[in-house]
Amino acid sequence: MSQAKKALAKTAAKQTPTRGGKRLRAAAVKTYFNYIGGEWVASAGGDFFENLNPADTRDVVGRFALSTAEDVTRAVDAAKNAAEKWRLLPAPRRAELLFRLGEILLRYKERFASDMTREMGKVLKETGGDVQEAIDCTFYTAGEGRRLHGFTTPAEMPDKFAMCVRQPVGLCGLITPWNFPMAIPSWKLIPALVCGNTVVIKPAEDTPLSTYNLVKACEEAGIPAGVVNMVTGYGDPAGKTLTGHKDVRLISFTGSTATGRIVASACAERNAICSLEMGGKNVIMVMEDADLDLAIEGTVWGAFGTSGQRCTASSRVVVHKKVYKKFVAKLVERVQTLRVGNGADPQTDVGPVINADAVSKIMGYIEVGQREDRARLAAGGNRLDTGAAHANGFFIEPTVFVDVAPEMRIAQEEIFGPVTAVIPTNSLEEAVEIANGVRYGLSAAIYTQDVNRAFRAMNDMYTGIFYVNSSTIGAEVHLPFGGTKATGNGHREAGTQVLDIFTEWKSIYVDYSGKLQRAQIDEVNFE
Ligand code: UN1
Repeated sequence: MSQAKKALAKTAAKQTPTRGGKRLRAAAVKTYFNYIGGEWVASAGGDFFENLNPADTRDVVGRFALSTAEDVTRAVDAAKNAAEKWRLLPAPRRAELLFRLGEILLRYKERFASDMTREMGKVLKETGGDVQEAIDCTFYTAGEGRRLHGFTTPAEMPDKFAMCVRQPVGLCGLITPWNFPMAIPSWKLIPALVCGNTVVIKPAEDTPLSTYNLVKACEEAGIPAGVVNMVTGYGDPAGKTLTGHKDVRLISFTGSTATGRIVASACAERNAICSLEMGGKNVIMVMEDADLDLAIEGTVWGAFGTSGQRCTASSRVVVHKKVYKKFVAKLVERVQTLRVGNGADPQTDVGPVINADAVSKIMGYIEVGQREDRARLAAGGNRLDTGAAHANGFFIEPTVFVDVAPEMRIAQEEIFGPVTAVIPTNSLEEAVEIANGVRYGLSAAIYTQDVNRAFRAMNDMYTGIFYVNSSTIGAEVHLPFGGTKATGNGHREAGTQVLDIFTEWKSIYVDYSGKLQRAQIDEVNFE
């Protein structure tokens, strides 16, 4: 949890929390424990932290175990104890449990979505999508239980057989973010399990309830004790202990580029496998022949969905000068109709941002954008913190900067909030150059009716994901997800490609000639 959210939590704890004007008794706040070796247990120190609703911080979503290094070590031990039995359970049997998990998630979808809106802020339609993504991932990836394909290949010597099989990597530590608090944990958890690994998961401190719901569902599905373990708490000490633990073979991390670098260094120290999914500065290119209304809808959805807090968010829009004026006018008009408020209210388009730190960071970028005279603030720009709907939450107006120069900070750095930068361009070639001219390479999109332009951009954009006539967000679970450059470290989640994270290849040679055959040395002739 951020320092600011912690401070707020303390204040909230001192005052009796209220919701809807009614006083809540402290007893009404539910307490949640760690899940270690199939038991729900308090942290070693017996401490808790509070999970607050970002739309109304007077609402305490729950008290969660504040894990220490000792808790993490216990969880790792539990995962270690379960590892051998789980590895040896045939993959189709492991998958049966996961299919059962998918059914349970489906059954509780509505409740899980509403819990998620309460702890994370995004609107109910989007949290429903988040839970659905976990369901899709579960059913799709569980199918791997009857595939997990390896291959056979000819050997260079006679009477010799060669094949390659996947083996689980072992014990996996999963460190997950708050913006997709059930979908992203599922991207890691489900493939780890179907491949035969046991796990310890450490969810973001801002949104532990959604991971609790996922792990509770694993318990209900009958996944054996010790196979899935959860510790809640902060990066330091919980995430740090997990990352540095000698028995953890792999760390899969999604979060900021700065933290990812720390995780990668810690893994490098002990030769652990490390898969990273980090920042983005994604772009929509709007060509002169684009369907402008469609491009506007895609921009609004991509830039302000999840309040811009997606690593795939459309935080830059590069627009051809021939349609630039019209695009900007329409975009600003549309953005001004967006309603900012509590995500639980069906009238809301844009929910709060996650916490007070996020408010400071995003407002800081808005200031930076305004200070530089190369760009103009065309919509939004303010924090909303007055009136009953906004006074107790972390709300920021959807914000559009126009006439932005590509090298400006607001066009280069990840803001992770409801802010987008519109940049004019003279041609597709220039648009692609601008689009590629950032340190990240996650997602990009082009709006055009011209197939040649679409293919040119598809070919020339150096990103992990590309869309034609669709926004930069909305990846589906059966295609690989990830990015180039500072976005990642070469791995892909989702699709079948995720199996390359959670398994290691074993090349097997069977020599049935009954004699010593030396590869690369002995000659093999026709006679
Ligand atoms: C993220 O941006 O942090 O592609 C994950 C999407 C979602 C996942 C986003 N399916 O927008």
